[in-house]
Amino acid sequence: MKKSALILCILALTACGSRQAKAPLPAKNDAPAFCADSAFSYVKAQTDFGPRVPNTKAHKSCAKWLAAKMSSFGADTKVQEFTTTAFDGTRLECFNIIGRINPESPIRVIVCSHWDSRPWADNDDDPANRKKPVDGANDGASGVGVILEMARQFQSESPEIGVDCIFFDAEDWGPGDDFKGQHLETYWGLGTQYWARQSRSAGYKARYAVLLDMVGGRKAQFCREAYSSYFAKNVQDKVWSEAARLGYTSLFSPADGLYVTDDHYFINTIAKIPAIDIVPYMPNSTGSSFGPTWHTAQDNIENIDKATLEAVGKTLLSVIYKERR
Ligand code: AHN
Ligand code: ZN
Repeated sequence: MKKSALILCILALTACGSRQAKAPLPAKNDAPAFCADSAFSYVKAQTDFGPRVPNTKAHKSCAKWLAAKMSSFGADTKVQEFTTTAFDGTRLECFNIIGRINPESPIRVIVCSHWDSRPWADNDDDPANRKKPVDGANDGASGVGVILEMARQFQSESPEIGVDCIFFDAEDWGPGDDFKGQHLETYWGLGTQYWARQSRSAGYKARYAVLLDMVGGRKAQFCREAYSSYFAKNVQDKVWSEAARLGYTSLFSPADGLYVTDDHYFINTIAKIPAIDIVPYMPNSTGSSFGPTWHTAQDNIENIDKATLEAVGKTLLSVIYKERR
């Protein structure tokens, strides 16, 4: 710190000390800027590791990178390491990465995303691709990229509340359509289920959680996902109205979406924290209603749209900077 800045800080602290205990804090309505180029570079940095499939080297290296990145932005960063069992009996070595902003604040909001990539591109038109892992530029890396950029921006202007940035592992090791056994919701979101149980027993609390899943596709459209409407209608209203205020109505559609088994389901049901999902629902899209690249070899960096990352990042920063203690 420069000497002049240090003196200013000391003056400010002295002024605070003499203020009445209940004096209102200055409003922090202005969210800092969100740089879409920066968010995009964080998406690319992840795909450059290769598919981040649990039990691979790329996965382990990327986990280290994510934790180091979070930490470099001043977040109090912890890696929750655990082993879990997938639907097919595979033991998965996993890492949830948690970066806490303003760790001392009792009022907290969660922004989260899964960071692992799907082991099989089983929705690909070409059968030759269906056993290959996906790059997961949209499905995984996009939400993480947006959250990393938000974390970078939290340094320039601190939000009034605490923010927990969480990257969940092993969301996407669920069975494909060809799986003959029972299709259970609990086969998805393995990292979140682990985190939610730990958090619940530790008495962890947060005001709400916002999950970002596939927030970088071209011409993406996010509808009001049905579990979010059921468990956390007020949170969904808050986010959707902020998006509308910022002019993003074409992305944040007022239409109702489907029930999506995703990480937010377990945040709601196990951790008992109201959680919404920002996830595409494009019923007329070719390929899948999550968009054309979902679980295909086309889910790569070429198909990431900075404008989508920006709409989501700006909306969320704006929501967070309006939160009061
Ligand atoms: C279902 O397909 C039931 N859930 C999708 C959850 C998911 C997969 N999100 C990203 N990839
Ligand atoms: Zn997926």
